[in-house]
Amino acid sequence: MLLPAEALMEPRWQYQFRVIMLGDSTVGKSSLLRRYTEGDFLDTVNQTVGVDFYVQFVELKPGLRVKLQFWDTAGQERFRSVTRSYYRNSAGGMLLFDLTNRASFESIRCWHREVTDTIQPFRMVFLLVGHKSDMAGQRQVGQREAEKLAASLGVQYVETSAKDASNVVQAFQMLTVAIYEALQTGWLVATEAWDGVKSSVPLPVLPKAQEKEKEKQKQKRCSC
Ligand SMILES: Nc1nc2c(ncn2[C@@H]2O[C@H](COP(=O)(O)OP(=O)(O)OP(=O)(O)O)[C@@H](O)[C@H]2O)c(=O)[nH]1
Ligand SMILES: [Mg+2]
Repeated sequence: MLLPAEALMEPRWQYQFRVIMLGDSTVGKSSLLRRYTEGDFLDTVNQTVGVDFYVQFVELKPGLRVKLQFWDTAGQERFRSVTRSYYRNSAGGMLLFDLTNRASFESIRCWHREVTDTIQPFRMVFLLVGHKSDMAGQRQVGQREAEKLAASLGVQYVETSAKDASNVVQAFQMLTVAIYEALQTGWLVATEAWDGVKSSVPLPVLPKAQEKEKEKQKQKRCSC
């Protein structure tokens, strides 16, 4: 049966945000995205090779529809040169660690620094995610210390499980709202030369103070 043309068209959106999934291999990036976009969970998942792509639409408030484009990156080091090329055009970053794997928690600062250094003078809104919260008995990272790390990076923190679906929608909602607010305040600035954010509505005008801050960021360089 032929579908009406309208059914084949994607929903209208006011904003498009690109979001990148980051964190060590096997922390659960693909599973979290799969739970969010397809509503299911697999015990056995192929490790991501390079980068996979997903899309989801969310309604932030009545009439404000956002298209989320996800880059699901491979955590394995051997793909780093490929995944690094996706950092710059991402507005949001989900920084994942596995609550049952201490080493993946200890990698978070390095992930954060590598991304922020690579995208200078651009910026990214991050969310720190402690994943696999269903495995409470095997936990190696406490909620308090994860919250402390998040505070020191200036980001929000949430604990999720793709297995029991706990906080999955909330996590993506938190990041989407944070990107939207960063645009409203001018902390993130959408330009033609950057694909992190696209808009079909006028974006806030860049205040002078933000232009100065952008210049300052350009001059600063971190060494990882
Ligand atoms: N118990 C539990 N297991 C999970 C959860 N999320 C993912 N897993 C399991 O963890 C393993 C790795 O998950 P992936 O989603 O492939 O991890 P990844 O971060 O995408 O790994 P790379 O693609 O190599 O970077 C799989 O066996 C999943 O079934 C969760 O919330 N709870
Ligand atoms: Mg994966």
